[in-house]
Amino acid sequence: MKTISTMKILGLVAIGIFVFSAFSMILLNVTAPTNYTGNRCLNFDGKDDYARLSGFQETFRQQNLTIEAWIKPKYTIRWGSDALYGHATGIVVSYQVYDPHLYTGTGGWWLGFDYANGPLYFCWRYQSYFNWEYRAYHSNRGIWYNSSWYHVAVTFNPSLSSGNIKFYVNGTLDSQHNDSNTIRYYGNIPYQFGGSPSDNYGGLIDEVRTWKVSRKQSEIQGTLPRVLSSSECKNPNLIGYWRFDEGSGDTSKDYSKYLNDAVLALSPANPQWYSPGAPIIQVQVPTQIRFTLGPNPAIFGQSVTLVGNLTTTTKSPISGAKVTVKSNGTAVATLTTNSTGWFKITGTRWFKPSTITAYAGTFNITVSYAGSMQYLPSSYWQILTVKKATTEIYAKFSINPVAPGADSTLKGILVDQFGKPIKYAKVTLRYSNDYGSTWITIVTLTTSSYGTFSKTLTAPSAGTYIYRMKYAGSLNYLSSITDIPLIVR
Ligand SMILES: [Ca+2]
Ligand SMILES: [Ca+2]
Repeated sequence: MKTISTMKILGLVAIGIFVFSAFSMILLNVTAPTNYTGNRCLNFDGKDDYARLSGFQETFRQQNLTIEAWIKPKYTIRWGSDALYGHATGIVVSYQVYDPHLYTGTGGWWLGFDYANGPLYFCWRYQSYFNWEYRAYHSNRGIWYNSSWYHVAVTFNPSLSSGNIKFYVNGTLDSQHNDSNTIRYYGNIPYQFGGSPSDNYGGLIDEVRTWKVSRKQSEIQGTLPRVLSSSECKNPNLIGYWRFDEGSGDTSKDYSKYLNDAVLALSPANPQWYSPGAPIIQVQVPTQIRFTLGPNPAIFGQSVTLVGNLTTTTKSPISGAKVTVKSNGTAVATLTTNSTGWFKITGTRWFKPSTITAYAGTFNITVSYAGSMQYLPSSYWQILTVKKATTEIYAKFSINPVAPGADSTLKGILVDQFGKPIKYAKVTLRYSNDYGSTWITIVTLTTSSYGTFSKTLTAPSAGTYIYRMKYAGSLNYLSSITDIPLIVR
């Protein structure tokens, strides 16, 4: 019995170690320095700095909320840190209006730190006899080192039977509280970052998200180590999302569909841009390129069209993106995708890199997209085969039959299979008086810029002669031979 019991204990210890290891790995992933390029945040001085949305947004008048932010305090927050900050509280995000002299003029909620005691706290004005009264709940965690970033989240839902308020730190449930008092909203309420005109938070703030739903822990954990994707930004429950990545200027984009950009306060109350931001990664959506080549195989001289599109792997088009066309490893074109993600190039010559001599041959056509902050790179390739064009010589004598000793002019033209003249090509002229058993070379002619050639000959003695014109071909053209008879009598 003793042995079994010991084994049980050992087993539990082993499970404990496994759970602890898995948990450490999650934490490691959260805090790993995986900052994406261009990630910035705002640095609040803790004295008077703040930013706010311009105007007053009804969107935030919700009873069901999740507020998330990454924070890194200026001084370590713990019991007694109010002495360092010079005041008792530091509000990170708020949607409240407070006037202690106007009892009915207060409403909203705020999320901040209790500098005097250390915890994070969430407060809201509720319907009470004295309307300035508020409900306040604190996190269990009471120390926040100024050397660390923390992801903090609070969910609020007064309609639940219990657990109306939940605090999460780095995705772990810190504490939960029961309070079904709803939030009182009154008057024109500003949405603010950093507190104002008092209770200013000191330190870095990044990646603030406000949702009009109480997010589940798994949802908070899932999106905590990264920015939201473009499709996640379209979620109507996401009512505000600020990345603070601008790095200059006095506004910061709201990535939610509500487009309430944050406006930095004027100097000296302006927070400073700071780099790097919270230790999170960029979400890049996987992309795919597909294209067709036609005709393929093509014949030299034919127009070849490459047409394709760039989309996400879930087929959403990516417009205004640059794609590079390479042929046998050499860039031959840069195309921009249109509003539906399509790109196209057409013509007889675009596929031949300058490093290659012939148009006929095989070409490895690759279209690649380098990717962006939002999208992962992708590429696609196909082999284009271009065959040599066939050729034809058309010719005739000006006088045929011709009298012995009289002149007759041989006039001809060299064309490709599409009837297009081939200029500056060599055409060798021979004749035979024994029906092709032996040939005697007369001259090698060069076609004109119109593909034509001519030669005036003095007719030999009576008989039938075969005149042969031969084009030897080239890198792009096949050879051809044309024979025509000349009757001399
Ligand atoms: Ca950021
Ligand atoms: Ca200041």
